[in-house]
Amino acid sequence: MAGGLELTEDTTITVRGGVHRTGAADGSGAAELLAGYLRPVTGLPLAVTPPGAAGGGSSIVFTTEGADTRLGDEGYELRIGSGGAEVVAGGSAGFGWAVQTIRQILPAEVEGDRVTAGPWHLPAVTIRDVPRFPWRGTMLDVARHFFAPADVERVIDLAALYKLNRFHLHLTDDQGWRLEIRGHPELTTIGATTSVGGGPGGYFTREQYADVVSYAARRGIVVVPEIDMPGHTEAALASIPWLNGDGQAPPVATDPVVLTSSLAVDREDTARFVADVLAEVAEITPGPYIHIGGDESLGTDPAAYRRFVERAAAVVRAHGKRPVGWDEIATAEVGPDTIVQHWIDVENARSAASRGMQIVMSPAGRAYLDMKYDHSTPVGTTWAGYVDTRTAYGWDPAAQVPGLPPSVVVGLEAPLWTETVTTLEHIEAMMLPRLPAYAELGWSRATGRSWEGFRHRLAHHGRRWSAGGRAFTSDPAIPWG
Ligand code: TNX
Repeated sequence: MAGGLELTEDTTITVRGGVHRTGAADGSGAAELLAGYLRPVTGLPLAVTPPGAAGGGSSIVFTTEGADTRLGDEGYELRIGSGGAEVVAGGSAGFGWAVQTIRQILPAEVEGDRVTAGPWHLPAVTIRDVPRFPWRGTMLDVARHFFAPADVERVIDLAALYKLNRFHLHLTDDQGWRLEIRGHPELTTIGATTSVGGGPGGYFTREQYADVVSYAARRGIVVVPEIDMPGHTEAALASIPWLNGDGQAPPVATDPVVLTSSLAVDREDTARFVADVLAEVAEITPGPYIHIGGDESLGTDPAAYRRFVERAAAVVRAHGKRPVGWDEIATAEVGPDTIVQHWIDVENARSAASRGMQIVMSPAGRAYLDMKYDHSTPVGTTWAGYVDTRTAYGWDPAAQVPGLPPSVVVGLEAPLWTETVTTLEHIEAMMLPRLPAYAELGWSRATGRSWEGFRHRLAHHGRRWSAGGRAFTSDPAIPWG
């Protein structure tokens, strides 16, 4: 191939420039991330060196020098020629996304986990890349079925490959409470013992959760933990009898659908419980968001529901975090700094926008990863319709809810609910190939992209997923090569 850069025994990775004016860090995290991706498959030393260190080989340079303000926190420039590669960015997020681009333009074998002969050729390119939306996310429901940290990290790394920057963990629901809370050990000794269908449960210790959070952070991804309240709480109600209005603990739910569970919302000991739990979650969550759920609280009196979510949002705020909730929380005065996640009700989205709240778009009929692609999809549901790759790609987050000022839409998120999803293979088959569709809607302007272009570009990724040992659904609309 003409031009471009060959990775060899002598190639080094160099970090130049200090902490940028934005306060964001230099490229050293990204340099280590890149080396960590490449060393196991190339077998090359790829030393991360300070500028000017000895060595005659070509170099991949990460530098803040020359970064212009329009790159923002997440933008980057990447120039690759036969003499070397240079990444220019204003901070660690931009450097990290450049690493993912480098990963995507290397041969597919880069996704493997053992040494491959190469050649490891980086094509000559000049790229200037800045995302459209600041919130580009996916969600994994670890409550309906539990997934161990290693599986969750595989999913996070997949999200990173497509430059998603938010990973929402749905940690609690009727069928399981999946995060250790020191002040209330029953939540996991009882609430984490099972799952949908009555099989085994599981939960993250605080340490495991912290490790997952830092694994994500190294890839530029903020974990958004969700404690779903006051509905979707049967596992908590089973664990702590006094959270129930009648003081009687039900069993942990194992049916997929529970529509009436509710914390006893107006009681002071319930408020103290919520404050304890949110304090612990805030303590182990470095990211700026805590999601308080708030969806489908059909067993809660509406006025009491509003008082409850207002109070929960205030507790989140008191810990210096921004509250996030499903669109129903817009029926309450949760405060203009709250982020509302639209999934079903356009009136809730409009109401939130009219009171200055920002909105993340997760419309079920477009963005729900638990919807089947078509009748042949082995797992998943259909209540919001089939979502094939074309449907997943064919909408604009800013225009999804007619009448919303586009500026209130901060981005999109694709949730994977796991009532029917029980293995990592299922997760990957539901996410691939749709996840890159959502990633492109989040990153690229609406003008200049098209389904025709997308499906042909996407086709090349099948080999990468296979090389990485990942499952995917071969949607017939994609011309897999
Ligand atoms: C609705 S979406 C729910 C979830 C289910 C999902 C299944 C939302 C906020 N609530 O509890 O898992 O549908 O698709």
